[in-house]
Amino acid sequence: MGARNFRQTALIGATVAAVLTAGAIAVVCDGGSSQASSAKLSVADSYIPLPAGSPGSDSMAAGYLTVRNTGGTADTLVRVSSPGAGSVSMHRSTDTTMQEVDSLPVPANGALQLTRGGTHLMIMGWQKPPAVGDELELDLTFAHSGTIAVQVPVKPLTYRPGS
Ligand SMILES: [Cu+2]
Repeated sequence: MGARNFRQTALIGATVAAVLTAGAIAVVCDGGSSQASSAKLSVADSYIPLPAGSPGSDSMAAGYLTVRNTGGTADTLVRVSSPGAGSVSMHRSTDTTMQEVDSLPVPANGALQLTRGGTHLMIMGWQKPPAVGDELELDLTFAHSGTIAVQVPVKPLTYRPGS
């Protein structure tokens, strides 16, 4: 009788272990599917280096920032606007010039980085001349995640993020 009870207990234990394993596999599969994990975006390291010279409302200024995506689905930046500027466009730098682009990809589990010498925003038509210490609201609209508004500080021309 002692031996029989032991075998039953062992069988039940094996069944429980099998169910737990199946559950664990299901969770892993969910994490990898595009439906279960949508894009999760946040914006960091945003700044606008103040254009050289005596800036006026007609100044053209570049804007830099990083869009992080901790979700398992890619997203796309499709539009940038600002209540404080007439136009904000997305530019990609090439060796010799820069090109306006309609959209910029935000990879899954990755980041879209707008940095000096690379992809950047071009801000024109300031409502008031920009000055160091000001903040400009940028409204970033994504294909799937809606619009994220960020207050972007105006920095000296030589500013680097983290300095
Ligand atoms: Cu540009």
